[in-house]
Amino acid sequence: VIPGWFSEMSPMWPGEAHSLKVEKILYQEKSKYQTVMIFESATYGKVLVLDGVIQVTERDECAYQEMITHLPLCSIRNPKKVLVIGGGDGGVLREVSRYPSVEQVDICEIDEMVVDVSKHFFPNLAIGFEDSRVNLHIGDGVAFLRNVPEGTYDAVIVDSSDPIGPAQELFEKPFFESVAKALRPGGVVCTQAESIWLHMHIIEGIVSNCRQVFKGTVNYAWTTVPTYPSGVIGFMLCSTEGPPVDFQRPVHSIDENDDFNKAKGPLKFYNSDIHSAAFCLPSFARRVIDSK
Ligand code: AAT
Repeated sequence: VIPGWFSEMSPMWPGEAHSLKVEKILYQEKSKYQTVMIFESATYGKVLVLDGVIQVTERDECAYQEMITHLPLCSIRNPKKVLVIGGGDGGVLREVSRYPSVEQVDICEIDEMVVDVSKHFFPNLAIGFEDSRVNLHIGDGVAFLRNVPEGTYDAVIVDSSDPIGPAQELFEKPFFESVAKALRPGGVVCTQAESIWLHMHIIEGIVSNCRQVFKGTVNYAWTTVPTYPSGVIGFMLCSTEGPPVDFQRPVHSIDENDDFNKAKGPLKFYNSDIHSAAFCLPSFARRVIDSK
């Protein structure tokens, strides 16, 4: 451990630890579920850390929040009802609310402290809560989904932390089954699905569960996020039986459409080319994912 630096250590990435130089620790508390820490970094702006793991930095949050939102929502026509699980910082909400077709956005975040500190320290993320279509529920996403009537949502976005801690069940088969039930026919889900460099065994499990549960399309995509372990993170995209979804060919071109950008300014990361490219996998990953 280097004094004055934050090092991200976890049994989920043994033998390596990405480090950021700390200018100032701004917040440190224990919530009911996890430790919450915020610091000002030398080069990535403010950083939100839960149980020692980086969730968001101001500098590279666009890569993650834009991809986890627009990969699913640009793959279907006119999404109306969207559910976000996790994502208590509000960044995914900010992106969802770019869609003029969206009528209702429900969010279920387990930890109220994440929402509160984001409103205070990350106004550019928490701006997502300032949309009258958003309904905030504080609670466990697993329990929330059990009570959702069948076929409610066009899209579900699972912006969850890693499977050690409160997010563990969000990576298990019963959870995917309740997501599938909550979606309309031809509805889509996008879940945070870890790193091809570090977690092929976890990804293998997610893919094989999803192929059993989702009878439409099942695809893995990935992007670069410099402050996430190994610098990349992936997404599991699935659709339910019904009107077919081709994730690799977006039906909305958000980068060229002013309607999407009016209130919130242009996208920083996502565009239609990167959408399609995100599904191209290195050979070692493709072999494993295709075999499931
Ligand atoms: N957009 C920020 C990126 C995240 S945040 C993940 C959020 O999921 C956290 O706010 C956490 O409190 C919430 N969460 C965890 N478990 C549950 C649950 N069971 N129900 C609802 N919300 C939950 C993800 C960063 C990924 C990091 C990769 N190393």
